[in-house]
Amino acid sequence: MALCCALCLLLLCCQALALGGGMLYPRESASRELKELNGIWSFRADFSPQRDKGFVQQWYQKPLRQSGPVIDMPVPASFNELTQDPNLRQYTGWVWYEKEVLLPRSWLLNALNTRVVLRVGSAHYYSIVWVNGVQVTEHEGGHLPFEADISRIVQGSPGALCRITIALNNTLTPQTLPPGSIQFMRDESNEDDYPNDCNCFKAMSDGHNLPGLVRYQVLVTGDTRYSLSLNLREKEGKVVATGAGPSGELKVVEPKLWWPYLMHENPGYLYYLEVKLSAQVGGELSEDVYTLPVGIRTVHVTSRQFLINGKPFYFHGVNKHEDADIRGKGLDWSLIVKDFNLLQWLGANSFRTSHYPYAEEIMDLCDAYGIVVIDECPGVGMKDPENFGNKSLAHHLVVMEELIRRDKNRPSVVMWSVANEPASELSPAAYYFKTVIAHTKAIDPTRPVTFVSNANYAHDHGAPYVDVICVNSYFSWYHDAGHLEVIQLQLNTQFENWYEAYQKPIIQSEYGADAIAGLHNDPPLMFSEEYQKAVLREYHSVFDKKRKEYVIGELIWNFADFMTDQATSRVLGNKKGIFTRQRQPKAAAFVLRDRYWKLANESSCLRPTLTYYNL
Ligand code: BDP
Repeated sequence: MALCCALCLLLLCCQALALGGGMLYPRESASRELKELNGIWSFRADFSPQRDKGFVQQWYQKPLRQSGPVIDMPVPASFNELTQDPNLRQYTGWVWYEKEVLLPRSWLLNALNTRVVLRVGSAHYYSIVWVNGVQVTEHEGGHLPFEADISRIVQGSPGALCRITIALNNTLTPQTLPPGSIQFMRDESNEDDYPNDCNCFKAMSDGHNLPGLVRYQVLVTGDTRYSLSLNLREKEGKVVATGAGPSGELKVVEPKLWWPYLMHENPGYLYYLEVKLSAQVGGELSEDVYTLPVGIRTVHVTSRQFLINGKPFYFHGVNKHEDADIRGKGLDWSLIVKDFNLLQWLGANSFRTSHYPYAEEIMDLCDAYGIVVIDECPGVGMKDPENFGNKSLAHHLVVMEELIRRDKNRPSVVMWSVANEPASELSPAAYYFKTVIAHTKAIDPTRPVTFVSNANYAHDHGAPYVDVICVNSYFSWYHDAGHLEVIQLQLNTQFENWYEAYQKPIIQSEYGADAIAGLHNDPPLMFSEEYQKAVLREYHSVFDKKRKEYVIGELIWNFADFMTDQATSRVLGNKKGIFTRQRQPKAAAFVLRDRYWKLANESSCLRPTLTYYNL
């Protein structure tokens, strides 16, 4: 984790409608213009012993090239993956990004009441941002957006050139999310020791409402003298409901519901909620328009089922990573489209955003294609008691607020996951998860909440607070390595223990085995493609029994091979992908594809889609 850094910067110009406190995804409209800042940035890592040279010398005061050498760095991408410098690959500390941007003249005329907002989509982990040498914001935490109103700075500057400097620190501590620590490898004695808002819109229809009732709330900051009008449009643009004022209900007659992929012939149906704000500014009428895609659907959890629009939903999907060759983490449209094609090919109806929120552009496609999402925050690696202290807890609550603020309007998101494999058997975990989960539910009462556990069912202090039990297990891999014969017995016991203890539906949230593509062995031996297939088949036979009872899903670990820190168990990263890091299928992908299409076929009437895929 400490190796990752992703930046995605978007500049949003808008009039009138307040953004302070909000975090609307920047969308162009009649009143909003957008300038993407992706591309080549100037970059320097601060290799000084305390990593503080940039602050001592105030590198933000003038162009970065004037305070020392810079290199080109693409945004978005992970800086660690791109150069031939091993020191940069494992660099921890402050790095500096800078871009000079020319702004259109109309943005600089504050007579038009134009607001210029700088938005960072994701920067890992701690960021400080300056514009023309003036600090405009700082933010803790990766993966989630933050923004700053920079109107006064750019509109007060003589020229149209705007210099954006970002100092970014990827250091993780026991109190960050994810937590981490730095080890200095100076031990000469041990030869075995190697380096190692405005809360802007809510549009949803929860289970207590009739489908077709869209409740909304628009928060506006700034002047209170404005009027708001809303149009809910269907795909073709026809208005199906209208509203006025900052909150209310829109009634849609015969609504087209949002259905998951493979559950309906028209999955991912989206309406468009157009919000128009009008206000008199300086004697002139000023208007702002923002259009938000919304879906109408319900989610319910019973002791044995997960219901979407009242129908049982079985998660047959994957865990992913935002990862690929060369770029590392970072938005990549070709990769995104390839991955969605592979998901559809596989017959996957869902994924978990292991182990951090994914880019909003990916989430948009989940909404549009009907791919169901378990939206996970970066609560991964919480293994030590000090990760459960008050400082960590306070930050965790803020991260959940930021995540929900960003993704609350997405129909694809059906459940929040507050952590992955924390040490939930430690006693402070009880208060910790009780608090995080209660906070999450208080902000969003419409979605179930979970965290993913690999603790012993009898000692899991967080499990009493979740709505759905999510369990990871690696039988015959991390336990009883090579013994495929233990899987059925152990998996069966796993499910029965958890269900008996909590009476909640269960998702197998991770299972799998590493396989090096092209490595074959029969009978199956570990790391061969045959072994990966065999592990899957053993697991599937137990899923098939238990899904008739209370098992509501299976998510393979992992969709594709991905890069990790170096370790004896990693072969140029983690090889548990059913696709390689280059997105080519291993033998296991075909096993899973057969299974997922059969599962889809069983639970729906989608012959045309299945015929299309020629199974
Ligand atoms: C699981 C973790 C996941 C790892 C996986 C593995 O949740 O992040 O990548 O193990 O080691 O326990 O393959």
